[in-house]
Amino acid sequence: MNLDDTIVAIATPAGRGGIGVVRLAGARALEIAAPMLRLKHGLEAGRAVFGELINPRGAGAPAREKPGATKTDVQSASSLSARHTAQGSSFSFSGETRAGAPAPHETLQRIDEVLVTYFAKPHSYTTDDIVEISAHGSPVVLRHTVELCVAAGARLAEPGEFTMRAFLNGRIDLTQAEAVRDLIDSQTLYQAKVAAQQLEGALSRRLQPVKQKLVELIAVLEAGIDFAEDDVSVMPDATILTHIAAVRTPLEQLNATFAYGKIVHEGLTLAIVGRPNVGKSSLFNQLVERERAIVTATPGTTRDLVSETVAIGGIPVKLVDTAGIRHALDEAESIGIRKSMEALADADLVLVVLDASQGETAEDAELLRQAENRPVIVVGNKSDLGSSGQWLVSSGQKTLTSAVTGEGIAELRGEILRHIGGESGTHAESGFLTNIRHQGLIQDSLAALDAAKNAVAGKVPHEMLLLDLYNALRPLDAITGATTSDDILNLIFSTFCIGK
Ligand SMILES: Nc1nc2c(ncn2[C@@H]2O[C@H](COP(=O)(O)OP(=O)(O)OP(=O)(O)O)[C@@H](O)[C@H]2O)c(=O)[nH]1
Ligand SMILES: [Mg+2]
Repeated sequence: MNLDDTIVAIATPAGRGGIGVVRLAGARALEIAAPMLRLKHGLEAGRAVFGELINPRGAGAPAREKPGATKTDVQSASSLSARHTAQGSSFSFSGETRAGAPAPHETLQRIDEVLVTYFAKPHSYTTDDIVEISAHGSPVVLRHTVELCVAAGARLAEPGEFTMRAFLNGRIDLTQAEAVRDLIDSQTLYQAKVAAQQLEGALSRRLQPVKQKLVELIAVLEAGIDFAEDDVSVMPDATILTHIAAVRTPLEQLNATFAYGKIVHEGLTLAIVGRPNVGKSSLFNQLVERERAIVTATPGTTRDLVSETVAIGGIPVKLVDTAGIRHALDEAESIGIRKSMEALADADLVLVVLDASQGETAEDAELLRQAENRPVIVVGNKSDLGSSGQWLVSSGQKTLTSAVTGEGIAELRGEILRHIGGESGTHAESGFLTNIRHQGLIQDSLAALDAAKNAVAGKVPHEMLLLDLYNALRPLDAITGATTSDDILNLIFSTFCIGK
């Protein structure tokens, strides 16, 4: 992938919309955009300018010029004038408004009215010059604009290439690049907020001091080896172990945030199971807040799995309604029940529904046994019909609901949220692990630190110990961006004053 190319893409989603944006980034962005724009004012960094998108001469549209025609107001790229202002450079490629009505072929040249924003290098998303053309959201116009850019020398951007440039040009680190993707993919506002924190650098900020400590330890040990004859005192083993622990502990804590972070990122699946007719589908409908699943008074109504995703406490929860579990009366029901059992096995959280008015039956007890080792919420539904009180005995949980009156539904949501860990999530704003790639790397780093601890215990030469420490550093680099050996050298020389 060439970083010097000027790249172009439609930045807004496919399809028709009020506005569509074409983004052009690279050293030639201004020069490529100039011939297709006729603007009211000159472009100035960070300002949106109104104007027209036109077919440049010789590109596509009929340029039926009569010999001796007056100069057209489409300026060529070569006449693009740049003037330098106190704020920075400002470019102008608007033709001055001409008196009189435009000739017919000139109106034909106009494609759309546009708003053009120029972001001057290096204060742009990718750090290149960027020109964003906001046209009306017509796929035809947008595609044509891209084609004009390509004809003028731009290259079609690869997926994610703008963000990749931002990373390669050092404007954002890897966690931030990943956060851009997460932000775009988020399904709930809470997910978006978490991604925005990471985009702002929360995870990197949390990792940075840890990495710094590790780099310092490496620097001391390297100095001890490199400058052995210069009386750089060798660090005692106990001190080395303290330093390793100071790196290990925060990494361990960060690692522990993944259990919740994974749920925030991916959401979870909740299966609603129970005997026929206890009101599973009715509860499901209450939770999704619409009549999604069929409800009838006949036991065995639901046959297939019905699923729907809702946000609970900002976490996407995929609710799965299942067939009531009993001895099946026909083949379709028996397949449905098998699917119910699979859904129970696959779910992150199981909602076992009992009929509170009937008390717990032998089938309920059997089902509860099956769900025993799973995170489970037991609900006594039909509380409006009166509760026998018996059903609570073996479950130890007391969520009573009525899918008919709506009683207890809010409490049930609260119970689900508690299981998700939603409460703990509210204060986990200082950057937590949501990404499985990051978690894998943190674990690699922890394993290498353990090896380093063993190396110290085994009185292994520091050259060998350093290998473990570098193995611990590398995965952290892979999360945020590289520590070059220059960084380590700088630390050696700056903090140890070995002025040779
Ligand atoms: N009084 C009362 N009736 C309810 C309640 N919840 C559900 N019902 C009724 O119980 C019957 C069965 O409800 P469903 O939601 O279809 O039960 P289900 O568990 O999905 O049944 P299957 O799909 O057959 O397994 C319907 O007539 C509902 O109106 C409740 O809380 N109170
Ligand atoms: Mg049902």
